[in-house]
Amino acid sequence: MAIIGVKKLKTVVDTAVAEVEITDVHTHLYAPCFGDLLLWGVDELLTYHYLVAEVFKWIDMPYHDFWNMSKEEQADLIWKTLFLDNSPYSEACRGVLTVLNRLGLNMANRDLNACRKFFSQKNMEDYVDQVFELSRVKEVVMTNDPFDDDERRVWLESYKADPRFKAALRIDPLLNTWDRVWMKLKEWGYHVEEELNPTTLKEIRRFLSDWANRMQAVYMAVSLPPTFAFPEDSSRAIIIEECVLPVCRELKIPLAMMIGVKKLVNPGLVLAGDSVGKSSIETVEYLCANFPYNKFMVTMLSRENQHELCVVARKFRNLMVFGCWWFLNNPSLIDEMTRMRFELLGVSVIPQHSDARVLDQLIYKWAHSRRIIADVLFDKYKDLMETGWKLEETDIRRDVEKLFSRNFWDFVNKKL
Ligand code: FIX
Ligand code: ZN
Repeated sequence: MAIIGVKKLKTVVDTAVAEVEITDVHTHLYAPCFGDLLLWGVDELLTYHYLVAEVFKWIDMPYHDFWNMSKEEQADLIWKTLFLDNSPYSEACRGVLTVLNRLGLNMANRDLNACRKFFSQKNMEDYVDQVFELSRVKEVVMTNDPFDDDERRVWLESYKADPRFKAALRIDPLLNTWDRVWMKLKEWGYHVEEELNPTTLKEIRRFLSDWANRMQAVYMAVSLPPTFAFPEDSSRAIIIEECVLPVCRELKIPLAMMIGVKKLVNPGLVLAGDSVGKSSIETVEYLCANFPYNKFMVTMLSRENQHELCVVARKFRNLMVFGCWWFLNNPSLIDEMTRMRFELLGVSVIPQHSDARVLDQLIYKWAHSRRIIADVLFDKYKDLMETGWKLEETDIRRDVEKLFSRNFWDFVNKKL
């Protein structure tokens, strides 16, 4: 292929980023066999917890009155408040409109019921195909929680693999509320006590292996508070060291740590009630340094942690930085973080994940992020060209493929 001239650079970068098929490394989506656990459609889009938080900036009704409304009534209220009474230019509002626009719906009349009619004619399986095609997502990684009764039942009774939906074993209850969940493991046939004695630790390892193998989990994952510390005299630290890390090593899969979430600072908002706190980068350093045969995927929720996370990632080949998580998944911060990462880590990063909770969100979360990442990449390649470096289209397509998919799979399969 020919050397690219600077005049053609933007087109080559934009096309490569637009065309790359994405591996979305963290979502809350479910394969079709999980039925109603997979959320989709305009009322689910409008009642996404990001928009619940935003609508309560304007309404004074008691939280429980909102939660007692039907999904459609909640959506009506959010539509009126955030889209009709105010311009919907927040990222979560704009996202809904991007989805409807890409589906070919004309929103000039702002008619929510016309949207509902459009979705009422869809069936889930066909719509999953359409969304994956529209968003050009190749595959997503789910968040799979064996402590969720509805989800566990599907895994045990009716699971049907779909290659587009990979599994991740989510272990928050085990790590963050051991005192409340050890009885469940006992109920499920694992010989555990609350006391973390050798038998209990062995049985926790068996539990983790059983579920990671059942799910064919591509990684284990946990979300952690800003206060997360390791080493620490806590059940969380003991289970991480004695159970999680050994099983991850044995299965050769990463542990994904999502650090910095302050759960339920406003319980009335339920899922929308979580907040953020600056976390300890020393904890990440310690784990990467002291467990060199474990692989760690890390994303941190606080903007203030981003630069130090990039620096630590430069020090450890067993650390992969991923995503602009949650409150960071906004154009201004995606731009800032992506520039910082490309300047400090080059191509060795997973710049984004969607965290989609509603299937249709794949369309907007990736359309918005592709645009921003392409613009940053263009700037970086242009700077590169100014040094006299010659670029071919194959170079750019190779880099883009790594950023949006291959870096993840190479890290999952990396032998330490
Ligand atoms: O812990 C997580 O996986 C978080 O992403 C979620 O708890 C959060 O509600 C979310 O969906 C953020 O985007
Ligand atoms: Zn998530």
